Amino acid sequence: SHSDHGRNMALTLIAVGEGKAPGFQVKDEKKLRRVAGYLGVPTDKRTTQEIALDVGKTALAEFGKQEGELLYLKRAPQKRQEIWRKLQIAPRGIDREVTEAMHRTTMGVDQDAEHILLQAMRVSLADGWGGSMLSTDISDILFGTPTPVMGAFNFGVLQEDQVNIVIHGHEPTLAELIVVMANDPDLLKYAESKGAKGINVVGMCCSGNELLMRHGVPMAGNFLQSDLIMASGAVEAMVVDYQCTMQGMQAAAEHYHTRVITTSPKAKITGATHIEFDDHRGPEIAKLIIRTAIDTFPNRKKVHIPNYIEPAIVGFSHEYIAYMQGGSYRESFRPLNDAIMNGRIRGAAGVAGCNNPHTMHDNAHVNIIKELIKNDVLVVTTGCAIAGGKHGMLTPEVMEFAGPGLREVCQAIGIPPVLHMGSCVDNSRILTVLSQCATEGGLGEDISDLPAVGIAPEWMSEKALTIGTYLAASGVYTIFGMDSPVAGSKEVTRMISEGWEEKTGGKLEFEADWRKIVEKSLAHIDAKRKALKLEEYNPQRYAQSAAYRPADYLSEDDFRKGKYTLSSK
Ligand code: MSK
Repeated sequence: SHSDHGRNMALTLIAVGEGKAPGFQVKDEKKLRRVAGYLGVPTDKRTTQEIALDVGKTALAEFGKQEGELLYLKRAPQKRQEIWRKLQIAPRGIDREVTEAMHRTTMGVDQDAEHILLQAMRVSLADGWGGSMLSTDISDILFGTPTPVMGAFNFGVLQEDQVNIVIHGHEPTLAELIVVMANDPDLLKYAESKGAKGINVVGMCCSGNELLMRHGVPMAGNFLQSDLIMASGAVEAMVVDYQCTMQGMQAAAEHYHTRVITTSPKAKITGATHIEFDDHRGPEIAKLIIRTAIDTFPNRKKVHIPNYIEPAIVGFSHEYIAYMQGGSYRESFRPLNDAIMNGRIRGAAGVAGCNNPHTMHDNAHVNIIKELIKNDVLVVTTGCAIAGGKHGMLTPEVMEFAGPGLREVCQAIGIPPVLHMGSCVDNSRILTVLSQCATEGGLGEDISDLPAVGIAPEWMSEKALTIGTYLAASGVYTIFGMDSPVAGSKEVTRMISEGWEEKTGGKLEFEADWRKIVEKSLAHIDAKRKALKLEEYNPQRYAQSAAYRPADYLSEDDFRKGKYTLSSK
């Protein structure tokens, strides 16, 4: 799914290069040139448009490539690349690996669990280091590489007197245009003529993340809130492209006045309005969608917007993380590596993934993040793990809950201890950060040497499993919450854990109890620190230099009573 999303981004970039995508342009030329370098596209004495066209075409060719290796694999540490080659899991072409996996899982083909799991790793690597990384890069080229921006979370971002348009799904292309067109004077006048005081665009799920991190467009919520938000009676249009759209969304919308508008040629919902997006007519389609939402405004009945809203600082791309550690000319990961080496920061964790209705919404995400930062572990979040944002955890104030060493570093660099890195496709940014930490020096030579973990406490999507698998294949200890889809086989459970650890240095485990996830994460981080011969982590060591205030858990009781925002406390 993420790779197919990446393909769409490549096609849009090609259309921009050909001058056939009105409303779109190259916004980050520096990134375009950097990506051209990775892909071997010449840049000397060439126009932006020429480079964009070739970058788009080279990116697209990665999907259909039959032989060799994906070009982005060389962005991984040398040692990691050698491991992939030795295991014969270096992906050749994105589509080829997916097709081969579909073949191998056909009745009567690959019947050796260990062997088929190697292909699972190869597919996932094609997704992470291929389709997802290309998607992230091209989104940055077209819409700008994120830098920190002020945003806001939760249902309180809806406006009672305005036309509310919720953008839900994954692709940022149409979403970007809707944000721009919502300021069109004619459309604003039209909204007024229907009794509305304006047009309010808010995000949901990963399209929301894309808009939030680039423009500070408020984020109404994550996956499990997507149907609930319509019950406010204040959502005129729920605009969805693909992925993570609830199957009952249209049925739920029929209880209210909300129009569900599907926009992708790949995804329709029975009963929903379909207004298909086409790069070549972007602004026109965006306007039509906004008009449809405005026309729905007079149908409102009872409106109740829950009064929950949390501010957040978001938009920490890997480029910005490097920049903030040395500025434009000396960007590096040195200060971060040094802080890990001297024990101010114990290690790092990527908390990512979905919400799952089998567990209390956001509870594991929030408690895990709180406990990790209390223990001086720097946290990065993506996708629906922005749960923390709704609980005030993406603000500098959350420093109050961070351990003293972590707090000192964050205050010195000027970052919160929980960094928002984007949508679920942007987990590729985490791969880049890990590679940069591994090659910076002082923390070994490979991703598997780093005191770092990947966690998806409330996963539900196949995409999350792919992410977990590419992290493990890249050398990361990855822990998923919820149930294991391979629990029925002790042998497969062992293979993806100890078995993969022997092969790649990373492993994938399932642990339903968030407390145990924290315990395992800290134990792993400490074991890696020991293997690197770093000083043993001492929580008291920096307690003198930063006043320490321990974090308290969000109890289940607090959640149930609705006391779940820092501001309401
Ligand atoms: S939207 S894949 S529920 S993170 Fe990217 Fe969220 Fe998971 Fe979908």
